[in-house]
Amino acid sequence: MEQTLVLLKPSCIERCLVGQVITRIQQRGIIICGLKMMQLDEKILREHYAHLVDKPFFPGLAASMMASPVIAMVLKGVDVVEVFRKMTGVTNGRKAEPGTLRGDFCMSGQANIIHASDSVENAKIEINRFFRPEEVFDYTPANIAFYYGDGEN
Ligand code: FUP
Repeated sequence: MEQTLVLLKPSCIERCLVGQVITRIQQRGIIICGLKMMQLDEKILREHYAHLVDKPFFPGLAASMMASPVIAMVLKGVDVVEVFRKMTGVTNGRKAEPGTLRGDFCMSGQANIIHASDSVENAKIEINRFFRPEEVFDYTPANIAFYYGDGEN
């Protein structure tokens, strides 16, 4: 099954939305197979946001991502990268559809509570960036037959 990398940003931690976001992940039937709290630094953020390093908002973005620890997660499911990006909603919370995490829980384009990998290729790179192999528990829930129909997974 596919895996994706998720970060619950300082805006999620500080606003005490962690439980609600994790509930939505589990309600959907997405499997959590790695989870830890970590303090990000400039080095990892320059890698993670390499496509944004030259933007004028990068220093503010980096500061916002270091304002508190984050919670990093590896999520697993069939087509989970695409499914979870849809659940996340567009970057700017004010434009994100109601029903998405950003559309339901934030009003900002920067303090937008969550990061989710945008492609299968980037998910692999990002999981390796934030997790050591032994920190990812690629288990199958005992009741997997109730998550997916025959042949679906
Ligand atoms: P996303 O994949 O939706 O997280 O969006 P991007 O990779 O384009 O942007 C990563 C982060 O940069 C956003 F979550 C917030 C920040 N950002 C800004 O602060 N201002 C902008 O104009 C665009 C992005």
